[in-house]
Amino acid sequence: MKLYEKGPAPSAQRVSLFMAEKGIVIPRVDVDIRGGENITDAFKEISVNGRIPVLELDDGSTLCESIAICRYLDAEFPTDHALFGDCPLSIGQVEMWNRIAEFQGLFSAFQAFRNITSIYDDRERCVEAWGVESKQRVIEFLPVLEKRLAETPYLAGERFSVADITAYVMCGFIKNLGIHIDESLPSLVTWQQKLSQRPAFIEASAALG
Ligand SMILES: N[C@@H](CCC(=O)N[C@@H](CS)C(=O)NCC(=O)O)C(=O)O
Repeated sequence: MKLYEKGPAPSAQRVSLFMAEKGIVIPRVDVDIRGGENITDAFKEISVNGRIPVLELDDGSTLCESIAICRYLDAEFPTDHALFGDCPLSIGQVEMWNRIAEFQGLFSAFQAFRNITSIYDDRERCVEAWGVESKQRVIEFLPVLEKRLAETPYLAGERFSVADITAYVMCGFIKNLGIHIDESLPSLVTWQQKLSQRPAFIEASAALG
């Protein structure tokens, strides 16, 4: 099994943090996404969405989409650490908050970054106005996280979950858009600091150098 990735890229970080939390160690292959290695025909053979991360299994089958990879790893390496929830209600809550963090937060942040910077204009049409609107959506989403984290220690409730990983990666990535989480969002600041002190987060961040 090996993971094709680009360490600092947010989608790769989601998988890295998940693996660090679960104590999973597998070989990794660095993919030059800025240079377009992921849009070659060879890479598209292994990645249906043409992006990283991609998990390649020993039988040659592959999985892309970070949450699909995390779900596979969760099933393949079962531990007591249930990052997708451990009872019907918590499974639903984790799924709900992960989707909210991904669709309303991380996806908008990606759209903002890609369309404002035109970083991938060798492979997609970039619309600056859509980037500006997407950035505004991220800004307007942060109070949703703040409200939730004022009520519960973690996004999905009492326990840390994959939804926290998604939201944490988003909160780090939006610095690239000039959005900084400050004392106007006190619960978010506290939660971010708490997560950054988790051994797995320290380990994953040290691996990035
Ligand atoms: N929904 C996908 C998003 C994957 C994605 O956007 N990966 C980015 C890096 S964060 C990428 O490969 N970018 C290169 C490109 O778009 O060509 C996932 O969660 O894995």
